[in-house]
Amino acid sequence: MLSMTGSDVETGNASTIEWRVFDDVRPLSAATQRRSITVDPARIEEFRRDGVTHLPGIFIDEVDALRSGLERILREPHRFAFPCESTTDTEQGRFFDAYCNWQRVPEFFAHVLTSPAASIAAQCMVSETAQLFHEHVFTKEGGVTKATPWHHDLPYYCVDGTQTASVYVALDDAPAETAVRFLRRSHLDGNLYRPRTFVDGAEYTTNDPAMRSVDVANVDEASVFSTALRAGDVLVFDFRTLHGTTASPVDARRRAFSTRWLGDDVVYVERPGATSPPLDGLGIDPGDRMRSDWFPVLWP
Ligand SMILES: O=C(O)CCC(=O)C(=O)O
Repeated sequence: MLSMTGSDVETGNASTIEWRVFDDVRPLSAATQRRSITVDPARIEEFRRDGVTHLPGIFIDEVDALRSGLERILREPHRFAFPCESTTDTEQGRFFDAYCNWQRVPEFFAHVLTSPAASIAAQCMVSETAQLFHEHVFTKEGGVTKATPWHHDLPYYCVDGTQTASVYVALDDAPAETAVRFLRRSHLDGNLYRPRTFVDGAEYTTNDPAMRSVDVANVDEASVFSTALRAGDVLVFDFRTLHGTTASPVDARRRAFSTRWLGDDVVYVERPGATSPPLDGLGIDPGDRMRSDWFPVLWP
């Protein structure tokens, strides 16, 4: 278990190293080509209507490399950015996540710069462009009984907009009982829900009066999108879509790799509380697009 201090406790982040390796990532995007996939219009329609869609098996060829990349982080988390341990010493198993490591992990670097993830995101967002925000990995080892708390990603982030997508790749088979679940149409309810830590579901302390609490006790099961996943399946979901898991015991390791994409209408915002990733010194003003020398535009 990595030690956490001060404000790190609130975000679940262990002390971290610099997430940027390159001063300017634009030459990398210019020197590489991304494959594209045509997403079935029915899936795009589902994404826009429900805030989530499932693309079975489309990243089966990416799984081995992404697993190898994740293994590097699991072996030596302190050598990577934003490693977070969300199980305590008295709890079973390990629930680990980390983000902003695509520049440090060669397999993630190749996936971001050459896979069809950018094209999938652009199509689902109905956006001319897809700009990479960051990537995020998750591991629940067998034995974990801790739910991923219901949350949505937008209020954790220093961005705002309606054209957003996470392209979440399952790296193991997972039954519906332990796979991530989504509250259909929650991306359109107009609310911002207070971020919560994965350690115990506690809400971040934020004085943003616009944010409310997720009404966990009254989540409408009939509106929950839930499916078993096979390694190589992709879930695409909006940053505003509420998602989480049950606390059913995880029988076998379940890993996932997700890229986070910004579309045409997404701009930088300052939030009253801590953001995750905690990105300081961006040197831009609220309302500006995220800077493309740090966050590459990878589509078209
Ligand atoms: O895989 C999980 O349990 C959580 C995934 C998640 O919260 C995310 O991708 O934003």
